[in-house]
Amino acid sequence: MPETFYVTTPIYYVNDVPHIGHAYTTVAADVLARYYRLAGRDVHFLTGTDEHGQKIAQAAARQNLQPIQLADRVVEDFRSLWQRLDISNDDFIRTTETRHEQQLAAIMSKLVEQGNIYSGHYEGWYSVTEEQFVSETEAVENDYKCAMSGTPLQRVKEENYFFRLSKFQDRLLAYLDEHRDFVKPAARFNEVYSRVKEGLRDLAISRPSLEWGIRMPNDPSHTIYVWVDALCNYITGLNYTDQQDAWRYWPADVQLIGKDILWFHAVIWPCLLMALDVELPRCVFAHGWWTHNGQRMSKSLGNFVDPSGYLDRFGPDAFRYFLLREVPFGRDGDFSDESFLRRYNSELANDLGNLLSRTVNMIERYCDGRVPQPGGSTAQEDSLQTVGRQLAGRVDSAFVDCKFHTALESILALATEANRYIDSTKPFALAKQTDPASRERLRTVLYHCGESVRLLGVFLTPFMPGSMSRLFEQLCWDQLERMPLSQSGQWSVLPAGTPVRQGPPLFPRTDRK
Ligand code: ME8
Repeated sequence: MPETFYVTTPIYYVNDVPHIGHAYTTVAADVLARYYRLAGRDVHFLTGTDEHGQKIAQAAARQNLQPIQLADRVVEDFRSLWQRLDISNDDFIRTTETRHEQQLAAIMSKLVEQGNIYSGHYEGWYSVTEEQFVSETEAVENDYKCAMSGTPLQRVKEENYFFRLSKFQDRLLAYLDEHRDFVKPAARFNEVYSRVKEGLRDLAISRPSLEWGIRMPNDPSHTIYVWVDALCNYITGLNYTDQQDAWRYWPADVQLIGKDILWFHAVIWPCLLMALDVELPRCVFAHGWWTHNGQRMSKSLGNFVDPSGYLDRFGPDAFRYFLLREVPFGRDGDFSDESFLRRYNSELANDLGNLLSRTVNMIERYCDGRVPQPGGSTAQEDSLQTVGRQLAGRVDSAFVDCKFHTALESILALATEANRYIDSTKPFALAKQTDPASRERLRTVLYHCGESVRLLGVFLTPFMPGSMSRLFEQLCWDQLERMPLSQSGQWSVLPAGTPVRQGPPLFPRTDRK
């Protein structure tokens, strides 16, 4: 049985259309899923939508819709964006689906029976935009506005059911002590650790005044707090209650989230799992936030980057590439048209696209359109081969830490090296010579170009699947799906004699803004 790999994204609120932040996490999860599929693992990739709660109810009311009508509409925007972005999720969960609702009720009943839930009273502040209870201190600090969105906090005075979060504080701390990789990057781990050390307070996990949600099984006059509802998708999506087939994917290998929802995923979620006696995920990775032209994106400024324009113009791959190349995963970054176009032209159109077209073109012209048999190597080939041979290891260790940016850097280094190799070996000059030594040298050089292009295609496939399959069409190499990465990611795999076929440029250069 192959080793499993389970990756999740947050499930997204359906109060509004998807934007770059949603695309970012989902593309990153997709790249992981595709990479580990290539590596031969039994992958499960789950994404979905978070459809209950006050925020959705209010958004629906503003549009004179029932919440489910709004959800049914917006969920299609998410699905179609994922399709356009070439996202290969294995499942898509909506919290309004019966499979989720039934299992969530069972989960809550279990917590109630265990005595981990009790009835209490909450009086304080609530942020509807973040669906979060806010402490008095934090409310005062932010002038009674939500720290994230700036919208006014709501005063809440209600009877709630509480989850005994505080009971799990010591267990969570002990767990964190032993599992430093549970939260990544390390700076986020430290943040979580010190906040847990400060103390955990029990968490209100039901809302008595809210219609739009799943009912508490012990008291149908309450709906389950939307964050508890949402977090459980990661296990209800695997049929937690029957623990058959899909349950083999648990524990998740990586749960990708944005830094703003770290507390829920690195504190509340593990404590819920501990209460349920379920193993914790191996890693919660919090990525940073994008700004747009140096400005924070917000609804009021109306400056969210909408992926559609880029997808219309460039297709999915350039956008996918840019998101993971521009900023180390985990750090904040800025999106601008200029930086997008700069990377597109210099790295995709020039370094990569030109390398492919030069290579295919020269093999067509000088070697009858077939990858030649290489002769003996020189120091020039040795240094190119060294870069090629090191690639598999470098990319693999980058993936273990979600260092997409480092992986891409190593991959692009091979393209740079191959371009330099062409410049220094001058195959176009060799082709003018007719002596046997020059002919053999030409064959060696063009084989090395072809093999570099193939290897680039292999490791770029998770990032840019569509373009790389077009690259393989030009190279007439169709073994990717048939070989494990441990084989396809090695040097000297391209068989001599393989035909090549020039195609349209992978990434046409663009000067237009
Ligand atoms: O939080 N840059 O959903 P959501 C990068 N339903 N990422 C950004 C971003 C930005 N400018 N703006 C938002 C929820 N995000 C809950 C999750 S999971 C059990 C429930 C990211 O639709 C943000 O960090 O508000 C978060 O990870 C994701 O978008 C979903 O946001």
